[in-house]
Amino acid sequence: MKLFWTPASPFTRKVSVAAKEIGLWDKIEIIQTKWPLSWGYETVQFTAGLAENNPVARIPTLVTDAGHPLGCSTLACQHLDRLSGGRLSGPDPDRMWSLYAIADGLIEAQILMRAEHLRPSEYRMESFLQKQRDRITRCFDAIEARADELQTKKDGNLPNLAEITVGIAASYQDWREWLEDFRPGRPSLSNWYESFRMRPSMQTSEPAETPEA
Ligand SMILES: N[C@@H](CCC(=O)N[C@@H](CS)C(=O)NCC(=O)O)C(=O)O
Repeated sequence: MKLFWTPASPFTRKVSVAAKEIGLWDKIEIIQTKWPLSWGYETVQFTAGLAENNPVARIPTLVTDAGHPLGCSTLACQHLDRLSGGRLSGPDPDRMWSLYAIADGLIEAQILMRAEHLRPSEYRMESFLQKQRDRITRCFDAIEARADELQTKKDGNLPNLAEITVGIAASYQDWREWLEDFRPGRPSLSNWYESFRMRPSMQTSEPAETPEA
């Protein structure tokens, strides 16, 4: 497998954490992508091979051993889940995917905000940013209400893809200074996250800025 990757991308981190959890990280050839900061509002020079494999030209793009490029984190995670014999989706997949979708939509809002912050400030739209903040608030509130589904802590069982995605969303919220602390009013999520973030798969995939060239 080959993965077009950067440590700044929470979508890409889902694939990294899932692969580390099932012991397949070493089987993936990592292709570090470079992104000029103007990626948020214009077509940029893509890392060699990215657009050729995935004309959408986004990361993650996971190229399977059979040569199929999966240009979406959910599809890449489903591929890893199949390789793991379904261990990443767990015993109640519909319930898991329903929580996953909330955390995934939350990450999408975070990345829309990131792109908006990269635009020249005179083009930045406060109402658009607020719309994403409102979505993020609703999603974290919904996750808090379902915190009994966050079972996996710093060691023990394999986490499912919903737990992985919630953990990454929380971590991204901490990383970007223009995102608010998700903890106030959400004690169950906060307690779970303090333990989950200590997993080796999370500790060895901490976000870092993407090279621009
Ligand atoms: N729904 C996609 C979203 C992927 C995505 O938006 N990736 C961002 C990085 S976090 C990207 O490649 N952005 C570049 C662009 O939009 O030009 C997924 O789950 O993989």
